[in-house]
Amino acid sequence: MKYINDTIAAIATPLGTGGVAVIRISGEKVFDIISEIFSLSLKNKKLPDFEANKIYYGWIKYNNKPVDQVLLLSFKGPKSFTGEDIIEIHCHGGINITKNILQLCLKAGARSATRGEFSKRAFLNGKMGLTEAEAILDIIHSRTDKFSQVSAYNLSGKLSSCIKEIRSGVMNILSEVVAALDFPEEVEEPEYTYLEECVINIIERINDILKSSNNSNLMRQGVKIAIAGKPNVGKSSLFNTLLNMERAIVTDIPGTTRDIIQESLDVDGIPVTLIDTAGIRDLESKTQSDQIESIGINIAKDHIQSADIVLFLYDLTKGMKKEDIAILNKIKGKPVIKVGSKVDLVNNLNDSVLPEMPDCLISTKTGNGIKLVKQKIKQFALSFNDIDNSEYFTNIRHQECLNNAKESLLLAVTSCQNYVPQDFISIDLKTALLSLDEITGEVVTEEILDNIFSNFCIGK
Ligand SMILES: Nc1nc2c(ncn2[C@@H]2O[C@H](COP(=O)(O)OP(=O)(O)OP(=O)(O)O)[C@@H](O)[C@H]2O)c(=O)[nH]1
Ligand SMILES: [Mg+2]
Repeated sequence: MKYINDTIAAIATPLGTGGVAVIRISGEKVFDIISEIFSLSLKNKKLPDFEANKIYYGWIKYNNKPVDQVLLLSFKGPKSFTGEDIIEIHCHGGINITKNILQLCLKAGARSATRGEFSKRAFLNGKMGLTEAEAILDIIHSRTDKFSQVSAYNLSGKLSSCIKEIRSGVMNILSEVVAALDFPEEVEEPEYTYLEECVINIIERINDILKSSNNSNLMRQGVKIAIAGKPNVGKSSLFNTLLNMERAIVTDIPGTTRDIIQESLDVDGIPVTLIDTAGIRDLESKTQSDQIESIGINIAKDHIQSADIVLFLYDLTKGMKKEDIAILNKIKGKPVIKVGSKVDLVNNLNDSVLPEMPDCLISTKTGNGIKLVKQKIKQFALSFNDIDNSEYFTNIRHQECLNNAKESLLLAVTSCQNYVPQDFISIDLKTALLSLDEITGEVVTEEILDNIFSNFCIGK
């Protein structure tokens, strides 16, 4: 199936200075367009015969003047990424030169591709399923090794083949029901208990996939963790230690951090946005410096409130004071990891750990307890689930479709239990099939496609 018959072009690499940049053209007129702007030789207009899967070395020219020396990769549909004819121009990686070559392609008859249009064409031409297209997006945006790995499994078709198995399970039951409805003389109606058992088996398979939904969402979206506490308790020191770099300023002057500082961190496969905040205290005087700090404290409070997890720090050399308790009271109800800091300076812990033992005792000077902080983050983030046991990785769209399919199947189960006429059961089974087909893209609306592909970059 051809979706649209115009030819699209876009820069497929990030716009910047680099070794190589790639301009991709796809569609019916690819070879006409490239013939206008490319030649094997600088001196004459010599063209290659553009065979499939070949690389050509030559020149992009404009008005017979050289623009850049390039490599052309030639693919012929349907054996290409989009299923259409494709040329990739590999030029030198300069912003200006890349833009100029794209402009020449457009002048020669191509249209600027929209976001994800190459991938959308690949889907519409049957080159890949929707879950695979979504996996590409996940690979591109993955912030951790673990997530890249599971997205690559989805790209290889792990999720879609599991959905297809479930689908054929539903199809088999439906065929038995429909056969008896259509040919009541020849085919016996399946037993209700047998139908119920088959449908329950399928629901269990769906539950297996849905089991890892929370973890999937977590891996995709990550968690926001704010480090909170009084001034000088060692928040920025912990921030730097967790990131393994000197990112935030550390001094022994209380009130060093003013603005929030934010960085990404991979905690055992969980993408974390870690935020260092200004130390919280009541400021009495009204100097200009205090006014700035006070703005910082308000920003800190906002970020602490919106964080998924708070790393609350207090200084063990001082013990937990009423100011610390006041901060803790403000974050009651949030997931809080309580951390006692500067344990290297404490000889006798007795009073320091009152009124209750913190979750971790740390020293950023010796590195003590840092591993435990990471373990606690993982534990809190996974809500005590084990991410490594998640077999399938799904996004919200998949989860919605699976839940819809499950709902229809549950209706079928109830109908079986109540001996409802089997043509009603067949309707529930058909509805479940439609929901499953939506996941892989067998049944899909233009709106869903736009939603998915608009998240891609231009050129992908
Ligand atoms: N001995 C020791 N000193 C520490 C430790 N962590 C932090 N410090 C010292 O404590 C002081 C304050 O550290 P910071 O990390 O700037 O504290 P902060 O909580 O970010 O302070 P504000 O930004 O002012 O809120 C610095 O002198 C650090 O070197 C630790 O584990 N052991
Ligand atoms: Mg600080």
